[in-house]
Formats: sequence, C-alpha cells, structure tokens
Amino acid sequence: MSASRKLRVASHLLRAACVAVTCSIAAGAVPTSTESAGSATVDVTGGGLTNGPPLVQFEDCGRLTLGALGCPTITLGNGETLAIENVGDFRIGDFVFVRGLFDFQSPICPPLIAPAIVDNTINECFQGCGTVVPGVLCQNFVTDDGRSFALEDFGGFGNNDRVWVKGAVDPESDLCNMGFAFPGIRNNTIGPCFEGCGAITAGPQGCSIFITDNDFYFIENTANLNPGGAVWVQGCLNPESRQCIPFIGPGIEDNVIGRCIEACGRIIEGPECILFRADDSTNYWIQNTGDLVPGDRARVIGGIDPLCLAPCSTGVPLECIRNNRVIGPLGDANCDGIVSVGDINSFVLALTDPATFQSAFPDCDLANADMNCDGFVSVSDINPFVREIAGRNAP
Ligand SMILES: [Ca+2]
Ligand SMILES: [Ca+2]
Repeated sequence: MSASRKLRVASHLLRAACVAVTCSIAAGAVPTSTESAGSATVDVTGGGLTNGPPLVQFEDCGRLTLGALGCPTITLGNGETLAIENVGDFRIGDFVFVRGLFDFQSPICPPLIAPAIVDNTINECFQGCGTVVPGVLCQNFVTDDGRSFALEDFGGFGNNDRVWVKGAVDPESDLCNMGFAFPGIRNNTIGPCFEGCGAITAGPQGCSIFITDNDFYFIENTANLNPGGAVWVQGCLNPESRQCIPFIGPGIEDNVIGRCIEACGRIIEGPECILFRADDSTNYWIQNTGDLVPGDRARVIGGIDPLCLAPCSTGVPLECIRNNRVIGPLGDANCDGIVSVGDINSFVLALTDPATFQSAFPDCDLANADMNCDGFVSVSDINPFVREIAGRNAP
C-alpha cells in the first residue's frame, strides 16, 4: 500500500473515531491520537501503521457496491470503497451497517492485497435525523419517515430533542427491555441534527467549509458536488469538531449531501401520499406541507436527500425533498389560508405598496403574491394571479 493510501486510510479511521467519540458523548470530549478500538489499539498518527499494524475494529454505514474485480465492496460517505467479506442476504445497492475488523492488507479479493473489512456482521443501516419522544413502553427515536425505534444509546438526549442517529437496524431487538421484540438501532452514534442549505467552499489545510446564511462549519463529506453551488446537508453537528486538524470548531460530521431546491409548483394528491409537482412537471415526495392542501400552488425550499426512497408508490422513483419550508398558497395575499376574490385588494396592495402591505398583514409573506416565482412581486404576476383566482374558484 502506498504511503498516501495509508495516510488516507489512517485519516478515515481518525475521523470515524472522532465521530464515535464526540457525536455520541457530551460535546467537548477529547479524542486522543491513540484510539482504543475493541481489543486492539492502533496509533493513527504515529508510525504504528508501517510495522504490521494490528486489525482494528471498524463500523460504518455505506452502500453495497460491486468492485472492479467483481468483489463486493462498501462505498462510504466520503467516497472511499473497501472490499467486504460477508454480505449476508443483502444485495448490491442496499444501504448497510458493517461492523468488523479493518485489515490493511487483506487477500479477500485476489489478486489484490488491499484494505478490507473482514469477519464482519452486516445489518440494514439507519442514518438520518429524527426526534426523541417518550414512547409508551420506553423512550423512542422517531425518524423523519415516521418509524419508531428504541436506541442502544440516547447519548443523554431527551424528549423532543432533534437528533442525528446512525446505526444498525435490528427489527426484533430487546432494547425496549420489556421482554418482547421491538425495532431498535444498535451500535448507534447520536448527536444534534444539522440540516439545511448552503454552499461548499475551500478552507484551510485542504479542508472543506460549508457556509450558510448565518454561519460556517467544517464539513466531512462533500461528495463530488461543485464548490459554490447550493447544496443541502444533513449530518451530526459537533460543536468541537477535530476533522480539520489543527483547528477545532463547529463541524458537520458523517453527513449526507444533495442538491438544494427552490421551486414553485402545486401540491397534488399522489397514489399513497401528498406530492409536490414542480413547474417543470417533476414530482417530489415532500416532507413538510405545512397547512397546504392538494390544489394549492406553493413555493418549496428544501434539500434533495440522496439516500431517500420515496415512501409513495408512483411507478417511478421519486426524489425526496426534506427539511423544507413552504410558502403559500400562492395567491393568498391576505393570508387567511384560502385563495379567493377576497385576495384581490391585498394583492393590489402588495403590488403597488409593499411597505403598507407588510404593516397591514404583518404575518403575511409578500412572496405569497409572487405568482410566477421570479423572486419579485410585479405586474407580470397579475395574469397568473387572475388565473389562480379563476381556476381555484371555478364552479
Ligand atoms: Ca386569501
Ligand atoms: Ca413575480
């Protein structure tokens, strides 16, 4: 293995260790340069790697993929792929939690002698944000998709905390401690949930920085998305992240990353759930619909979750918009929740005198009157407004 490859692998182990330590235990815990890993210990910064390093414990989530030589591999969030010994009943494309031994020089994918995960267990992976709730039988973690799990480690988080969790799904766990099986997540890490849109930019030491309207963070996974473009990120917020040594600062770790979306369209009734049909005719599953109902025209601002498979059978795979806010219904210029002839006067006011509009309707978003979704309220919104009023109030 080349020196640079060793360094990259070592840095991955270090980051993985940081996540396990600081995103599962109270903020401020100090990871040392020598991380204990199961019964083995590896010096991840010193010369330990060059003299026949011991096998170290490895656990992480990734996508099952097929390597160049036909060997099963796991592709991690940072794009690194590793050969893997046991895949169980899982198939290529599944998102799995792998726990095993990291062998720097494994022969499991001949003729290569390469880093691999051996002697591993494999489970479905859950990775994402949700909320801690007081369950009937035991404290629960409810995912944004509405699934309930007991957790092996709640990390001191309590009711209504918004948390990020990653771990191995056990459909019939005993984590509820009530003498019967309950879905659980084992070997989990947990931390505050970060989610939002921003931009990636180059930081010091080759690190990447994620910039939002208010703040900036070191960020672990940038995928191959172009710097500067608007991206959506969901991950574990570590207030004292050490992913960009020697700096210590707020960092988003173990994150997923996708496109940001801001689009206008209509809320529609899908076969099994409510969908958002953007003006370019693309349908999306949408996490938050606010008070909107099918038929409403709206502006949606959120992120495309690259890991989401829409829980809504439409015959075609749907992308999911998460962590979104909605503005609308568009045309509801007096903000009484419905689009009607009663909105005509307030629409004219929004068009002609925005300041007076805002003082007359302090809780109303001026964007409700931006019918053509160009970011401004102008005369070009008049025709679409009239059409919306006529269309929504047709007999
Ligand atoms: Ca109205
Ligand atoms: Ca407009």
